[in-house]
Amino acid sequence: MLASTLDVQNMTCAECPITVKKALEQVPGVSGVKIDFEHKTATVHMDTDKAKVSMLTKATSDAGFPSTVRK
Ligand SMILES: [Cu+2]
Repeated sequence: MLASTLDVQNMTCAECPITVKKALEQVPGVSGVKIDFEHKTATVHMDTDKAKVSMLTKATSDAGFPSTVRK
């Protein structure tokens, strides 16, 4: 299990975190998503046997919210 934090772009209103959360939860292997709207981040708990970080960034980008992994 890995917790990975993404910096998420384009979250401008209260609805946006809901969309981002749903997009991330659809990635296989993701077991938990916590969005921090104030800091524009998403913390994702994932099973690294199934989910890759690249799949997370793709999922948010496909939903209209490009993201990058916070190092
Ligand atoms: Cu919005």
